[in-house]
Amino acid sequence: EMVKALREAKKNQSGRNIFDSIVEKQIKVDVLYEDDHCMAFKDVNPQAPTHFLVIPKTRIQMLEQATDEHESILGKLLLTAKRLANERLPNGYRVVINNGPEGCQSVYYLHVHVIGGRQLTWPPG
Ligand code: DGP
Repeated sequence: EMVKALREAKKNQSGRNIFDSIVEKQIKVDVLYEDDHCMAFKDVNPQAPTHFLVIPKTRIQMLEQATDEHESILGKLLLTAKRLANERLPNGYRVVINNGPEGCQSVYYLHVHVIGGRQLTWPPG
């Protein structure tokens, strides 16, 4: 059972998932921004008045899997997050990347959370 569970977890981390379908427009989301390299859309389960995600158009499973070849896309993700946040959240915001089980990552397709619109607290849970 343990081996089966681990195999299942690995499969979930490496296979296609919901964000591939979002990039391919097979699932509808509220798109805030899109270009050749990345896409930003509202989180379906918002943790604050404003909560959106920025993802690359080609899948990287998680930050942990990023390498030097992803340097440019990682830069674009953060700059896009900043630009969209700057337009919507003049009083500040938080940018988060959850990585792996203890980082609370649930979708294994790299994404940057942008959260704001209320006073956030620190440390996060
Ligand atoms: P994380 O825990 O960092 O892996 O967060 C994944 C986020 O993705 C979570 O906040 C909910 C969001 N999410 C999952 N599925 C969908 C979906 O189908 N549409 C949208 N808009 N967001 C989704």
